[in-house]
Amino acid sequence: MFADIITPEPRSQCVAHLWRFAQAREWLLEAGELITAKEAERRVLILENPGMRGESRITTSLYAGLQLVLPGEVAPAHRHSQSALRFVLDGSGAHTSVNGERTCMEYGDFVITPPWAWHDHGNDSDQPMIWMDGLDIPVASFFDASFAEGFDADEQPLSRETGDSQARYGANMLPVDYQPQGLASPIFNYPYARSREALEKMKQQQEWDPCHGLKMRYVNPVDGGYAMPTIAPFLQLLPRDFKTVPYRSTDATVYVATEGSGRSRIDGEEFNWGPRDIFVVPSWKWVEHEAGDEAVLFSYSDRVAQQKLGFWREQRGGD
Ligand code: 1HN
Repeated sequence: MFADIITPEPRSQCVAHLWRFAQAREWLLEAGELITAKEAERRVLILENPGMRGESRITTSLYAGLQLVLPGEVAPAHRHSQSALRFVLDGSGAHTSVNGERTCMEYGDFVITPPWAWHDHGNDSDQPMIWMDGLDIPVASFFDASFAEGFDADEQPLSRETGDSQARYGANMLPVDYQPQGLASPIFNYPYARSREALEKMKQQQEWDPCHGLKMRYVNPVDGGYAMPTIAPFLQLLPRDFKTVPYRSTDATVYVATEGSGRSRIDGEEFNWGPRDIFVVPSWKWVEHEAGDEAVLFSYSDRVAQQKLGFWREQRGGD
């Protein structure tokens, strides 16, 4: 029947859900005793949406996982068509190398692996490091456009100084004759310290969006668009006791509580969150957030892809 294939509004298998970081961390550390990062290629616990068992997706279009790299380990170099983001949740000082440049990672850093970029991870620190991986795997599968290959060494050779891309593209300037190399931002680490400082300064203005508090998107400095071609990343601040007005949009969104605590009512169900907890809001379900302590939320969705393709919609205010 027509209404089954062209529904009057979104009908998703994706359901609202919350994953407690502390529990996931325990399981990850246990996995760390069973298999090395190299044996696993990537040692990750997939955050699978309970409405889509066995499909390795957190939303219909996006993948999420938690990756552990132990001190001394290397996750070997490879590349694939899928874009990846990392959002650092635990540990300090492990690194990732992307296209010949290494970056060190700290709590809350948002790191990009563009499509088809060589990448490997390593941990020279003395603590386990855990980050969230966000990838557009279901998008690549939908288009039957997945390619992948391994590198012939564990680590790719480094050809640029650490910090080179930050200086070159992340200082409100661009090289005078710069030609974009692809669709992703040429900056590949957006350090939390800088993003957080921006929110801290802006909050003094006391200008709050009723649905979002203070919400910023991570941009590609070359064109002002989103930092990634298929995944839209955001960072937002909710002041203490702030309660957002109901909001819904067609981009199912993965949230990570970065600081503070609060609760979110999603499609009528309440979820309490604290630092590092991860939760997902499905497409077109009403959401309201309420901060307890001042809270910072990182989030990502497929909004950038939906906007380019003409699908994206939002509704504010619960009416
Ligand atoms: C991948 O390449 C990474 O590079 C993490 O760290 C998770 C999940 C599925 C396929 C490739 C990474 C992944 C992945």
